[in-house]
Amino acid sequence: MWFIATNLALWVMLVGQGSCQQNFPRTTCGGEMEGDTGQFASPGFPQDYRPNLNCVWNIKVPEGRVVFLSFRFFALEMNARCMYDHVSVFNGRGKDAQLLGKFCGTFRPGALVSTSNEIVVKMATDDSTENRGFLASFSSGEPHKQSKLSTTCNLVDVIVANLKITLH
Ligand SMILES: [Ca+2]
Repeated sequence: MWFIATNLALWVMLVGQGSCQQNFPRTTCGGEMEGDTGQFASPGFPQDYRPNLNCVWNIKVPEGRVVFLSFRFFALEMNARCMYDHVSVFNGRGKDAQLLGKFCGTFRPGALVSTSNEIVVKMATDDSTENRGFLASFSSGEPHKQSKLSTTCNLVDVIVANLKITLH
């Protein structure tokens, strides 16, 4: 009973944070998620995840948009190199997709942004020591924020180029 009450308290705390217009998050081991917004959690959340998991969530927002992913709650077995339990986020699908981050422990990762309309989240756990897992939400955004960034990069390129000229 104490256990249920604790979980309920945690859940109420999570739902009470910010504008939570979404439905109860999906808590299956991975899956396909498509839409403008959505949320998902580790299997069994807010109860502890299970050992030996290998879950993959494929997230897709409308064509021409980018994915904003944020973790609202994060608690995995801690290890300095995240060797045991970890969550990895990839910039799109496929074997060559860029790794945006690999996370474990209880330090909540910052928001992650893709460069296309797809992002992939993988969770792997080993055979011992579990924790509560994670709750994540995603939304779609305008890719022009990326081009704004590249404008800054171009400006940096110009500055660097000028510096090189000055050096000569
Ligand atoms: Ca573990």
